[in-house]
Amino acid sequence: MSARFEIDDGFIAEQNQIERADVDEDYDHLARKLRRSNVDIDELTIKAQAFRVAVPSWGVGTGGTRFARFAGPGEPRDVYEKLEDGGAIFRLVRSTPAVSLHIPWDKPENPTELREFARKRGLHFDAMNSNTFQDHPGQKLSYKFGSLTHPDPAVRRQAIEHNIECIEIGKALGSKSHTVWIADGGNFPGQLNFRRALDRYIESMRAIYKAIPDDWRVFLEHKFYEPAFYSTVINDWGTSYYCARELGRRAFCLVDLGHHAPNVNIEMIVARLIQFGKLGGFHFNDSKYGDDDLDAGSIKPFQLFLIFMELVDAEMTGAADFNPAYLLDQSHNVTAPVESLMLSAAELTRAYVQAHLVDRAALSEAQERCDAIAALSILKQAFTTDVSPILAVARQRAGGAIDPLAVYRASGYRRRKAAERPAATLVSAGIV
Ligand code: LRH
Ligand code: MN
Repeated sequence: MSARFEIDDGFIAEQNQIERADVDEDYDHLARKLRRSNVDIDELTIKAQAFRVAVPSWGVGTGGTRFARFAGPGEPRDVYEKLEDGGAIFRLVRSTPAVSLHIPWDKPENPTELREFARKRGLHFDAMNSNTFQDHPGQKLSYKFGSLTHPDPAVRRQAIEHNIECIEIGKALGSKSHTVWIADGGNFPGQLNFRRALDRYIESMRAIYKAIPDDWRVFLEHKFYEPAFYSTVINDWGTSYYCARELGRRAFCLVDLGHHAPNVNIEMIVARLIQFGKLGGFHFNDSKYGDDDLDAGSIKPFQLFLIFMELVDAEMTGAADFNPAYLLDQSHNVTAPVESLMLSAAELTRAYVQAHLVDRAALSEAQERCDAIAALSILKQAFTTDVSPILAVARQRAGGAIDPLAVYRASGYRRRKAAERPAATLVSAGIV
């Protein structure tokens, strides 16, 4: 098998030379500005270097909608090629060392070999994801009318077995968590008994929870609609929270930003789940209307900042059971997936660093004296501070690219992959 092309560190360092003088000048300028408010820029850069977000295996290939999917050149055709692209992203931005797999889309024939393939590229495996929202080849019973909450106990059993299989694969890959999102719900009034369906969900999840190793966590992912268009069993954070509490101390709630009705105050949901000690993690993305799975920070960057305000507050105040898993969950229909994932990882790091810029003592004082405009101005001060030099220097100090997009395009990575990966003939619609 011919060698697989990789972007090498030497090329990245060479390209960084082009940008170095400008970024150092900008960094020094920002350093002086921040010093005026007693902020040490290098402390922030160290925080930026430490920020981590996982990449979804299902996000490195071109996504689609129910109408169409327009595959790009050099699409990854299997989990190995998805990891290759994950490796390229990590090499350039240095904040994405973990990849989250989706089963059966990424079911490995040889987990040990896959784990070694990942390790060679600086990667490890984040949360596993089960899939009982599609029927898979060789599957006996259909999930058309549900999975963990299906009226037929045999279908529920099949779905439970699938989740347990995901956990077994995850154990072989070194993963430490499992995410359960189910599409279960109804399209018409009367189709489901709401209370019976939820009871069945909890009963099924108890069986899955038993299979979770002691040092693992299970994440419950809520979603207000789609593919069910009238009722969804795990539709909101309240239902998810109730179920996580019912299951036990290793069950937590996962917040996918696109899984909320327009204008829902997601940062407040985050604050609640932090306060209740049940915030397990995130699927970061952005949306204008529904579960659009657009690039994080591309539509509502201020909301993303406000969410990180709550996360950094929890970090700084030592909130109990606070160890959220960060993952990007996006569908790249019109952009190059690697480019979108790199820039989205950078946007999360930006929001994280800006949230550290907030003068929390002054904010708290303004809140206590009911000075709304002062409080908002303190947030806007941080949100409007351009921390790009910090993000660039953090990447460069970690061996990554000052300008990941420019280096990725200059490397010819996609063109080389197009040569290595003759296009798969079948182009399916939808995100898979
Ligand atoms: C459901 C979801 C879930 C994944 C799927 C790919 O909308 O967000 O997290 O399993 O997308
Ligand atoms: Mn998701």
